[in-house]
Amino acid sequence: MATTNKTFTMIKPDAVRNGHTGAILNDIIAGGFKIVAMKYTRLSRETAGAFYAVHKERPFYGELVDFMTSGPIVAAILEKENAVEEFRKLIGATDPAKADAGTIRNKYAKSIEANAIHGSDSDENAEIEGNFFFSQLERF
Ligand code: RTP
Ligand code: MG
Repeated sequence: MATTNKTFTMIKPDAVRNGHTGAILNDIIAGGFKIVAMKYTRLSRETAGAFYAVHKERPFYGELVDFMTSGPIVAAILEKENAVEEFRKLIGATDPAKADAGTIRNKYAKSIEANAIHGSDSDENAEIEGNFFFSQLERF
């Protein structure tokens, strides 16, 4: 089975606003992930809409775009063996009320929407999402 060793993440506006950026980066590094690329930025409605285009027909799409543009985020490409699956284990379920104890969403998220962090759901999307934010010159 072919597995890539990279995933893409964003620390979402709620977590940045509430001062959890450092603690979340600590958890990511302690979890064995290496940072390949990272930036502090803010999504426009256009970039957030494009990033979440797969959810365009979902009832929460408009609110998701509002939320994701509400403040700065930290975007990063991360490396670890079996990164996509390992990272989704580290962050926990979409709904923090259902996220296992000790996961990032369990510790730092408040609601299903303001859920602190994003993690790619497949190797293919990890590649697409990383390329959306970073050029080759920004990866180390
Ligand atoms: P993510 O993409 O952010 O890592 O989250 P996920 O895979 O666990 O969840 P996904 O189904 O991809 O949904 C993307 C984001 O949309 C928001 N959401 N809101 N109001 C709702 O019912 C609802 N459902 C999803 C969340 O912010 C979720 O992370
Ligand atoms: Mg997702």
